[in-house]
Amino acid sequence: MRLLPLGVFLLCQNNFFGSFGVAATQCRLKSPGKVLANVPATPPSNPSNGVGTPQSSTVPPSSSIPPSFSSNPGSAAPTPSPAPDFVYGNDKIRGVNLGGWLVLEPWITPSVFESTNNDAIVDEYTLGQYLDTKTALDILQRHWETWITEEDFVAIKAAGLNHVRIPLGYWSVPLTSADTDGPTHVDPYIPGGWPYLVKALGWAKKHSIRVIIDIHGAPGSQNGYDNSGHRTSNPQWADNPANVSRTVDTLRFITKSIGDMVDVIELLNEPAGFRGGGFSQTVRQFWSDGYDAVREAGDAGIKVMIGDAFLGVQNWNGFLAYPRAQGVLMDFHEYQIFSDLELDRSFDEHVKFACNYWDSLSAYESSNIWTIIGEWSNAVTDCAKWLNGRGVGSRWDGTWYSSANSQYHGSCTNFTGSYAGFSGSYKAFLRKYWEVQVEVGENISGWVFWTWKAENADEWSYQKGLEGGWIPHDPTDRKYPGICS
Ligand SMILES: *[C@@H]1O[C@H](CO)[C@@H](O)[C@H](O)[C@H]1NC(C)=O
Ligand SMILES: *[C@@H]1O[C@H](CO)[C@@H](O)[C@H](O)[C@H]1NC(C)=O
Ligand SMILES: CC(=O)N[C@H]1CO[C@H](CO)[C@@H](O)[C@@H]1O
Repeated sequence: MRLLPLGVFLLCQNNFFGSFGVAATQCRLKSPGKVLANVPATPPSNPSNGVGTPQSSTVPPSSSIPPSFSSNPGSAAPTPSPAPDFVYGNDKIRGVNLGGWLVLEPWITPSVFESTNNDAIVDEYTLGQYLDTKTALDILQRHWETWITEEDFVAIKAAGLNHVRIPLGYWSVPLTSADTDGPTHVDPYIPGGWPYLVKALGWAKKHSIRVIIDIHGAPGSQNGYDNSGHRTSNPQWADNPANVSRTVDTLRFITKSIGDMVDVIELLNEPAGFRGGGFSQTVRQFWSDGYDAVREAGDAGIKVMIGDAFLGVQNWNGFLAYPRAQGVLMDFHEYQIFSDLELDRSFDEHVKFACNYWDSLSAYESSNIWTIIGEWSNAVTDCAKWLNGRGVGSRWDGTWYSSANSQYHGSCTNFTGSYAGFSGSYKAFLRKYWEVQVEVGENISGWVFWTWKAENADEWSYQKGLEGGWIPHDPTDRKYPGICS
């Protein structure tokens, strides 16, 4: 998930200290709030990408190609059984992210971080850096074995969902020197997650859940967030062509080795397109090269997902559209909590804001590529412990970086943690907020909630939402039909 969303463009003037000394020069470039509509369009780098070629309606190629489950001798994966028909561009993606599993996030599993007794361990990178390998591997293996199990796939299926999105760090992908001209070491990361992923792909097939594999952490970090594996004010992914080409090699490897077990390969999560220094141009070239790598290495039925890189979907008009490409999806993320401007919204205004961004997403999709909201949540505060990073407080209650001119929005009590403390009116709102975002997602190609589980932040947990009653067991249930009309 993003810790510095579109609102970053506002915030940087209020200080972007701590570990996030980023984007300071971007403040004046983007206006928040209306980013979707206001970001000036960059001309497509490939003029042959025709804008106005609606892939989803008039062009059959992507949806007419059946999903492939061809056997792959290089794969250790169990024999798949075909999922029921799902037609991309026609059927709606209804999914959850398996966040905090193969890429650790302090706020999703604070206990994993607390167990290290070291405050300097703030992400998976520092976990590998500051613990000896055996200790780190023990902690990680226990986590990999327990955080997501087959029971989760059973429960996800029972909740009427049809997709999971699985964030994956490059360090978990066992590239060998036969797979890349570049380095294959992953220091200081601890490798070992791959077999757990492969096992989960078997559960997904068994329980007819489709899988979006998402490179969530790239070499050098594509955004500097802890959820990229490495929290840093100086993410270097785009600075070094070797980092980028290693990421392409990683995609090729994934496609070859497990492509027959996954439905969608998302090339990279949330590259920080708002950074200067050619970052956004690097992202654009990488989407193109990554797409080609997946197409060369795998079956044409595999879908490829790109993201808006925080630039607004309109920035990608005509990009990787048919006929240059086929079977491509756009991933848009939305959280309304990472700036004072957003936190100032009332419950009703949050709902309204969600209704309002549909137009631009829908307009983009209808003349470009299938579009989903691949991350969103029920949170309306940033109160979840360590959501902004281990040891970092919340903007909501003014405990974010002390140097920032924090604005107090309210107490965090009973907005996060266990839903035992949630008031009836808060839970009623959570239902409404869930529903409006589902409605908006279903007016395009679908939605993937962030996240399935969190140790101690029930407003972010689909599982707890089902249990606590604000998320229905049938995602087509509506308490608020026509909520945006
Ligand atoms: C928070 O929830 C707990 C548990 O239900 C309750 O006892 C407490 O009064 C609540 N606090 C506030 C400030 O509402
Ligand atoms: C979905 O689209 C329909 C028209 O196609 C529109 O009436 C409705 O308001 C839209 N819903 C949302 C949530 O945007
Ligand atoms: C993992 C990896 O190879 N990272 C490299 C990314 O780019 C930076 C900047 O050039 C290098 O220092 C890293 O080694």
